Amino acid sequence: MKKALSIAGSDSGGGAGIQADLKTFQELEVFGMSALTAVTAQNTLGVQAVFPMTADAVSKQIESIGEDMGTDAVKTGMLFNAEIIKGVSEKIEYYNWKNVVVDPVMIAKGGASLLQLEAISALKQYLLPLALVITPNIPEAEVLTGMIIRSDEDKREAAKMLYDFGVKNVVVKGGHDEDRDESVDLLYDGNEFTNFTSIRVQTKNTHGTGCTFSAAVTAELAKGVSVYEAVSKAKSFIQAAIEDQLHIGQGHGPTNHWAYQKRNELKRQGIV
Ligand code: PXL
Repeated sequence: MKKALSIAGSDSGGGAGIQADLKTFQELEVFGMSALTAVTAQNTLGVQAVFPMTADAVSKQIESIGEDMGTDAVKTGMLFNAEIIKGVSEKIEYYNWKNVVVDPVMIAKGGASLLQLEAISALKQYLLPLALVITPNIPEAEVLTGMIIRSDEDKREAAKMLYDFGVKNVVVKGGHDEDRDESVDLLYDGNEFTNFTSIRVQTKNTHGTGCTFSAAVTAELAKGVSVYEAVSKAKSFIQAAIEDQLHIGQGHGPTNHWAYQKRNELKRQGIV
């Protein structure tokens, strides 16, 4: 049984954060573990409150896993502040974990801050050099690079800059490129650029897409596949989860974490 650890915040609404990560790990048949960085009071309408954990509480959770169970891959989501980032980076280094996916979560859909501004330099200094994969959306890539990203050329330049921060593989996600009828995720491995393209789904039910995508990459890396294969499968997983809508809540609803497996089962039965 392969194992994956999510170091992230709790979304009481169940669509993003730790909840999305554990559901995704389960669907991809990887044993999921978690270290909570913060508890958010949240629903599909927005974030009502954020209660961060102490950096020590986060480190202790990681230590509990590192000292006994170990993990085949780890992802970070909402980290909230510089102290937590430093503690998490130290533990990842100490346990010598290599399959590290960093989802540089900054702002929730409604605009609530999930990462303090002054923590961005800590992210670059301590965590990015340990990352096998980073999965920013366009606004996050803009903050990390200081660039404005409009064209495909800008995306490639941003990916190169992020690579130069010490990240081994960069995925700049295209979900926020809303004037395009495709969603193009760009992978850069320091050598080659690859586009993963899917049809854009017109929907407001996209809460937790970033968490779900990076969790799927993490689960696949835990199984030992290449970064290219992990990203490719994660793209299919999130596309299914967005297309097969659940319609939960009055605002930005969660994606459907069952959809990918359901599709595969229908394919096995020869129905689709
Ligand atoms: O999708 C980013 C994200 C990550 N982690 C937590 C969140 C959110 C978005 O709302 O609540 C805990």
